[in-house]
Amino acid sequence: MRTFILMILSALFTLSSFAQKFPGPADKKATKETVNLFRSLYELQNKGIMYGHQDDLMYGYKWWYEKNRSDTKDFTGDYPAVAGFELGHLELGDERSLDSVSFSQMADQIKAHYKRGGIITISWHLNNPLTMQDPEVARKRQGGTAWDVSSKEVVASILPGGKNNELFNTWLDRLAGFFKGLKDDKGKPIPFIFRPYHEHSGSFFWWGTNICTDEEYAALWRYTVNFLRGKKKIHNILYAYNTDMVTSLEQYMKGYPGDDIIDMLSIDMYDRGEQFGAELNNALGFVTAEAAKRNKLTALSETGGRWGKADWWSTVLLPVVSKYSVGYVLTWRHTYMPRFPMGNKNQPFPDDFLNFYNSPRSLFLKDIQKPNVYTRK
Ligand code: BMA
Repeated sequence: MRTFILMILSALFTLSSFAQKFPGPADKKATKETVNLFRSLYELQNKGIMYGHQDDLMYGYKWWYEKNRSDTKDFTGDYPAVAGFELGHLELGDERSLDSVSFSQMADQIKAHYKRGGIITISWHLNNPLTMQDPEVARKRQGGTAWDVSSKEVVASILPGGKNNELFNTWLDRLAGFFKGLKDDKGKPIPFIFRPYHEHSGSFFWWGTNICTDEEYAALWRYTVNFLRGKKKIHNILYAYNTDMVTSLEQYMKGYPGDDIIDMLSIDMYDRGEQFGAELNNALGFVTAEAAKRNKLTALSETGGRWGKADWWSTVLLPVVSKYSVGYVLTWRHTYMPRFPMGNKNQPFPDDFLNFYNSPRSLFLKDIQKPNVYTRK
């Protein structure tokens, strides 16, 4: 009998330590579908590299909101695996985003992509809560927007004790309201990746590295996640930490809010010249190694080609990302003009995008539909 009890105890112990070690969301109360999404992403990042496209389902090179349309699909025959959406101006209670996209149509497309078995990622270029209140400032170029870096007091002003804390709470309330509306046909919350306060290593947003301290930045993150997860009981979010181009792990981690907050280590890097391949190689090396150590997900969450480099997809991007466990690469929105002004100007992507699409390394929607990432069936 004693041996039997000991055996059971040791089996239970092994099981619980396995559960602890098995990679999963930072949110211990994450819904089953969110846990499944995390695990699917974790496995997929060793299988290939998913393609993501910002606002892919909202508008494109020559169209504006046509249900089920996508530049990626027009050009390749398949949807991107990851669809990006942007919430800037939701905080103001507006009906349309800073990019003129209707939030209710956005919610519809989030549901549609979820139904197809696709992955959703959301960014947020929220206004500057401090300077937007000053009409003089608001008249200036970038005045009062996410790009307004004219004051270093912004983050401190919205944290508890700051004069804009209450205003910021109303913004988070609106954000929570939108998130709570993201439900499937059965009323289950739709899991998604949320990447707010992005590119902290740069100083072009009010949460940038020279505009607030790293401590304030981490506190902003913790405050936001505690608000959504704790106060609002939203448990279908995977949170993505993000920087712009960095050259060392130390620089990358400055302001990191903690493993109990973050699910994904992501980086944004645009090709700005010959050295890009080497810089990307260096950065993805330490970001993916750190993510593996911490059991986190990874992404090159924004990237884009170089002017005039027509074979960028197959000769620059693919060879580097293929070396690492990177979950997805996402290119930014198409805004009624060729985003990649190389090759044929009458199409949404350069011809070389097809080489990326046809590579066995890249994953588009059809490549990730079975098993379903949310049910794993
Ligand atoms: C930026 C640009 C802006 C846009 C913003 C949010 O990088 O594309 O035009 O408003 O993203 O989508």
